[in-house]
Amino acid sequence: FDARMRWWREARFGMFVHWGLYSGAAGRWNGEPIKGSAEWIQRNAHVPTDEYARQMLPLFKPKPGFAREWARLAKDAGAKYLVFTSKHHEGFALHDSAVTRFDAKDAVDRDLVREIVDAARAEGLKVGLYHSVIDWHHPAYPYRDFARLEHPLPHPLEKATDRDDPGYAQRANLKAYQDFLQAQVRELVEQYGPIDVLWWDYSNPGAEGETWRAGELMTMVRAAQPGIVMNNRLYRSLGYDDPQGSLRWFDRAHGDFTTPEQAIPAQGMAGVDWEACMTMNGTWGYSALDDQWKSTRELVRNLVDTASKGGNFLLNIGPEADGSVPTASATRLEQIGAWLRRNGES
Ligand code: JFZ
Repeated sequence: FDARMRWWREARFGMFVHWGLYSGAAGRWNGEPIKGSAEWIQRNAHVPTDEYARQMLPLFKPKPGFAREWARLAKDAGAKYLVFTSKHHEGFALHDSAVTRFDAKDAVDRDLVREIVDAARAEGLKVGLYHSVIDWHHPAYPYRDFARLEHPLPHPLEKATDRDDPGYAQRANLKAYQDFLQAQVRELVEQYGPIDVLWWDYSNPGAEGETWRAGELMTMVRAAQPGIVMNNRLYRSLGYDDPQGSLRWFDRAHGDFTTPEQAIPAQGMAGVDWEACMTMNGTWGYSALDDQWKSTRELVRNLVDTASKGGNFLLNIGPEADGSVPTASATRLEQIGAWLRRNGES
């Protein structure tokens, strides 16, 4: 355990990337601004799954060389690793997946996981995959009625789409979905060389751990990638509004590190490995509408605060649908890198 955590414990700073079909929506649906984090737009705007794919696929046009830009940006910022969304809750896979046609290979005839992993390695960065166990697209996914999964309490937006979909109950099939999830993750850990981090997302009461056959997933991943480190979100997600809350669900059997979100625990987290993930504005996925940028000064403070308390800082960018990084994000990363160099930390 200590051996595989070694690089991670020394790294201190990573770059997170949320990028998928939602990036093309940029925070609007049919012209209307949609409240909430932009990568959740399918849910937040109540868009039926097929309609979402129909509107979003044509907007997703990765430009050549985008991955090299990300990797250079991370490297110059002083980040030691890059974690990106191989698949977010929308279900669109960035790799060439044999178990779905809702993937980059079928959409744009490219293997974007290959491109990103290769680019990160070329810059000497460690590389990690964020993989969502929630999948709003897969026909067998049994929790499309999301009140039962992502939000254990009745959610204010819980109304339409899948509840009104008469075929839903017939298609929902937990076993079929688990098999799909296992097969898709297996592709990712067996076909792309060394993967350094698996960043699972996410579980809640009623659908955690063995709902996803988590033990089997982790064993399979570990067999393919003996040195990989994994977070504990297959079991509980946590630490969102209460960073210390994640500790209640944390032990080594359930993951190597825990992930307070959008917050730095005031006292750190004694005795456990933790990584605070944070956005530069208010959204993970790209939104053209969100200009609530934190200053470079605040971001540097957050990095230093986290590192001084023994954690890692995973700072997010949300590129546009062509892969280009918003200027506001790129500038902040460059300034963080300059600060680290000035202070002899990079
Ligand atoms: C999750 C995702 O839903 C989100 O889109 C983003 O990827 C973030 C890094 O991770 O966010 C969560 C996960 C769990 C809770 C809230 C947000 N939770 O348990 O309340």
